[in-house]
Amino acid sequence: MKRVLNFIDGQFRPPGSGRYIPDVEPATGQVIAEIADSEPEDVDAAVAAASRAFASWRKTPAEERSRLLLRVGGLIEENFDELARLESDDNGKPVSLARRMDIPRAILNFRFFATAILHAETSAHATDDRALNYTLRQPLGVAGLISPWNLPLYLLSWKIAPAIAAGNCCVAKPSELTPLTADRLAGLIAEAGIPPGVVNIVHGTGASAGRALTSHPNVPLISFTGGTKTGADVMTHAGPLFKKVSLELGGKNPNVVFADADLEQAVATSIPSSFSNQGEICLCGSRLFVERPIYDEFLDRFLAGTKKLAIGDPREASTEVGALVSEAHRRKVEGYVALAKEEGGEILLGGKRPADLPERVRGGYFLEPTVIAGLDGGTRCMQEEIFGPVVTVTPFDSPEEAIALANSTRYGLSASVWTRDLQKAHRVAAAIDSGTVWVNTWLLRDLRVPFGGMKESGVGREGGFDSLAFFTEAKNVCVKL
Ligand code: TXE
Repeated sequence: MKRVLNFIDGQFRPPGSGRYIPDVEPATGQVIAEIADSEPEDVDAAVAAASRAFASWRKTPAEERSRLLLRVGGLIEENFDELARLESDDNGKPVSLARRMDIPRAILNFRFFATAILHAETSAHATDDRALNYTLRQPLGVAGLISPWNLPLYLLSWKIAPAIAAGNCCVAKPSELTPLTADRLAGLIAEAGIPPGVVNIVHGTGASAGRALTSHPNVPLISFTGGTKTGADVMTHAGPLFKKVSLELGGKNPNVVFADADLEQAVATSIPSSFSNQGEICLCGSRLFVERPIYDEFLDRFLAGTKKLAIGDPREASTEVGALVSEAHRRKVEGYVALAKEEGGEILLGGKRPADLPERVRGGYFLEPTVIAGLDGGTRCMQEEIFGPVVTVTPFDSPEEAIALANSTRYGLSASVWTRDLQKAHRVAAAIDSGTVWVNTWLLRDLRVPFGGMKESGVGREGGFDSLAFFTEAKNVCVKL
């Protein structure tokens, strides 16, 4: 049985408690590994190693930090097949998705920030002939990085790369549900020659290892991606210690299709934006709003395309919908499908566990892609993040109504707007309360742009120079002339 140990000070180490948590393969329900069930002592050791390494890492020239990060990116690429398979086995996602999205993006994250630090500029301000001001951007020390189970390596690398590129050291706490690619990354980081202690990875539960990190006095910064409720707990522990915190939380993202949209494009993209990664992407468009004149036509095409999605063994290249990450999560999502019926919704498609699954995955946590109509905007199913292969579909009659519907939840992460009328697109995009608005596309990502959510979808922005700004402190130096 594979044992996932902590990676502290360049060494793989067992948890002080000697206790381990089972790691279950979502597609089969079988235990495939056991991971360190770390406690505060393990986090203390990791923070101490990071603090020791910081003294020299902060002085390492940007050129050298860049070379090392590029080496990590190269090693991820050299181990592409193994990492894609590990990610798929651990999360339940189709291996084709891990190969198309997760692993390429992890490579890109390291490469992007490796080069960004070579081009980052800081400002200077001359105060008439009296003074010269210049801004220093300096690393903070030990960054606490907490990542979720839906895009494990993609989101872990999105935090580690800018944190260490900016000169910090880090202690990362991946989700206990999907530790395997983080474990493999630790080995690649050592192989790349990143000095011991710069990157430390501690495995375990949120309540134990996670909280130990968010409340650690020598961790001045926390970057967290996960659920909104947990985000509040992170703030509760980080607040009294005045930590710098970035939260990327849940979403309930509107996908607004106007009658003048390119219908074929809107349907072709709305199927993956609804069900990719089993709907377990915070950016998925889980609330479809379709202008009434094309509502029936859109729905016919959307349902026909969704019906064709291949649900099956995530290891098969042809599989498009894999297993949900855990039995508990599938129960949570099924609970919402049942609730939808109570709230007056009509299940147009799916809602059940698929029957004829291949032998190997009969015990997996699968759920059919599900489309629900007829729900009122105020229902729980239209308000709460379900985070599964479940979307609602609702007609609207005007741009003003679409905007009001889009903005009618406590979330504000992302949105998609489909229309050929670009004046309307600009107007609607400006009016929707979310951190990202895609027009006639979805999940098209330029890593230089600010990324994050409003309202209960998060605090702060990462991405591009926003990440480098988050992972540094700005200092004004004012020199009298
Ligand atoms: O997130 P959690 P989970 C949403 C989605 C999902 C819900 C819960 O709705 O159903 O969050 O998912 C660690 N202090 N998203 O359980 O619990 C935990 O160990 C410190 C959206 O994955 O928030 C894991 O490493 N850390 C999200 C990480 O936090 C704590 C993607 C996330 O776990 C902790 C995933 C605590 N008190 C889920 N409790 C997105 N925005 O992409 C847990 N953790």
